[in-house]
Amino acid sequence: MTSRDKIIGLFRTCPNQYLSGQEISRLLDISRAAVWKQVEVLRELGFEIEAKHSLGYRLLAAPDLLLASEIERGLNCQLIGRSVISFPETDSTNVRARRLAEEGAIEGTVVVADRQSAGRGRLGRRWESPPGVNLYCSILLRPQIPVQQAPQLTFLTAVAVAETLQELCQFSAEVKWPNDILINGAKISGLLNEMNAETEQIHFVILGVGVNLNMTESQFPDGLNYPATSVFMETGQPIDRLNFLQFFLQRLDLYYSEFLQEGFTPIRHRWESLCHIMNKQVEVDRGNRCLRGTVVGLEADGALRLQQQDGQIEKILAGDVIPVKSRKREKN
Ligand code: BT5
Repeated sequence: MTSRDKIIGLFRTCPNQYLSGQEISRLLDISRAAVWKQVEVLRELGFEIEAKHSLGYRLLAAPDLLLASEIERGLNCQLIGRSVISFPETDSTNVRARRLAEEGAIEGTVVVADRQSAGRGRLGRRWESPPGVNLYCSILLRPQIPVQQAPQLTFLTAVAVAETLQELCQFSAEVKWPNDILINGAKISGLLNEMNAETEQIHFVILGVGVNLNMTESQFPDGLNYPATSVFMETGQPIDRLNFLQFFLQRLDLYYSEFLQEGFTPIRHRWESLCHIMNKQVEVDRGNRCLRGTVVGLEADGALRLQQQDGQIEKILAGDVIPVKSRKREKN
């Protein structure tokens, strides 16, 4: 934790109170000049800090920033968030988390950035990551599960994001196979889970989560493959990013410990109940041939189960899934 984070921590533990420069310098074991410098940095970041000659400093208002100390405070998790690292800007939180994992970071480490200069989607695609509005985070896990079960964690993450959107914003969130969360048919969140493993052993998994929270329409580039949205665009109201992140991490923590104890079945049921194409007729474009059938659930390896007219179940590992009724093309 940086001195800056610690100063915010002190303000938070003494709300509405003045803290003298001398007191802060003593508690943090830094010079008074360093305290003053950090207060100036905090002001530049948008913190309103009053300074009174005889009394010291007092926090009046804090900006909507995702700082590690703010995230950790009040986070009620067993495992996730045991270590939180935040950056004003980074290339990609997944890349950062991967580097930290390789250096031995503990399971549950959360990496958050206010902006990503090279936010990543799947297959080399880009994830738009403007500053100050959204959530970009990556969570490091070290599950002792068979390698082929790792995709289950994508569905677990999707359920945690969708339920957070439902509970905090009263949305009817929809999970879209394999890695999207939609509101009213538009993409509000994308997941990029990456794994480092040998044949039989997972070293670590990075759960990459992007959620559009306060992004406005003009911040989306032209030419997205399909409609996109944000909480703000749906409700007209800004949402508190810190509160959203903490709620999400707590839900993820709960489901991850349940998953380790009880396996995939409870998550699979939740995911299926959030999937709007369950029991619906779809077409799957597999490049060389088109399959038609009814979506009947998920396989343990994350494949979509498609029941064909003759009753046979086909496992869909990749492909465009198009609901037959609307015949609207959706990407996966
Ligand atoms: C995804 O890929 O949906 C995975 C996105 C994961 C982003 C998180 S943010 C934190 C962590 N760090 C990272 O670097 N990544 C993860 P995919 O299914 O391939 O979708 C990418 C496509 O979504 C792009 O090609 C665009 O068409 C569209 N897109 C890009 N930015 C978007 C946004 N902010 N909202 C909605 N759609 C977007």
